[in-house]
Amino acid sequence: MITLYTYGPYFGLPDPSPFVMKAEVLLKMADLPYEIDTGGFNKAPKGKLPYIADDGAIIADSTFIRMHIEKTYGFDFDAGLSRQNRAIAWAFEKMCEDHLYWVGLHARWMVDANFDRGPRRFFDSAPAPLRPLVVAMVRRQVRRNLWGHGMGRHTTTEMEELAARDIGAIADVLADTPYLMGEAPCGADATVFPFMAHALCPLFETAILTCTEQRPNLVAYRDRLMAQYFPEFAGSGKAIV
Ligand SMILES: N[C@@H](CCC(=O)N[C@@H](CS)C(=O)NCC(=O)O)C(=O)O
Repeated sequence: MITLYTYGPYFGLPDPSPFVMKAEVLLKMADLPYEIDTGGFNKAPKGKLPYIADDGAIIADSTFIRMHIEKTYGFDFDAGLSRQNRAIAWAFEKMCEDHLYWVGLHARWMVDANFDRGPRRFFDSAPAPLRPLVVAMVRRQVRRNLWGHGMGRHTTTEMEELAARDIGAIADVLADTPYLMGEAPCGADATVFPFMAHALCPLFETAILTCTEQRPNLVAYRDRLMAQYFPEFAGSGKAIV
């Protein structure tokens, strides 16, 4: 049995990490049995979630999890796609992970009101006297990461402009099809869907939310794939409790 290491549900979503949601969707797409373990962060080989344990092998990073499933179980996530569409799907996946992600990270961690409603909760279990120090230290690290990536060097307005282009591109490629590349789910849906679910999370007041809400096909896509892959969360993105 595969073990998937996750953070567990937060913010009305299956996981506060779109990468963890991606790994879970990949396992569901490949129809592989798995169990969830929310206690693995301290042993994460790359210091991040997700990772999986599969028959003694530890695979860290959602993309390597995908490759592991492809190689070990012979599952082709992009079956039926032309070479050209496989390439486009890959590019959209990476646009979400390596571009849009950073704008969302900035909005959640650097904007105080969003931070207080969201990520601050990650530290609820830290000892009270130490909590402010830990929070400040981790936020400082996130700021450094944003700077190192380069996204954090832009103004908020510039970041929002970049995110709007990403969202527009996804909406235009999706058009009126049920999945990113057409009538059937492909590997990139495992990434794009979690990013749209996160973009539409009403807990965070962000320009990403506003421009995603303005594209009804993206809202319908989020709803459709949430019902398909996480039926227990369907509808919960609209009203956080
Ligand atoms: N490239 C990784 C990214 C995973 C990632 O960034 N995970 C974040 C949560 S969204 C994380 O665990 N961060 C913890 C940390 O940096 O300390 C993947 O695809 O799995």
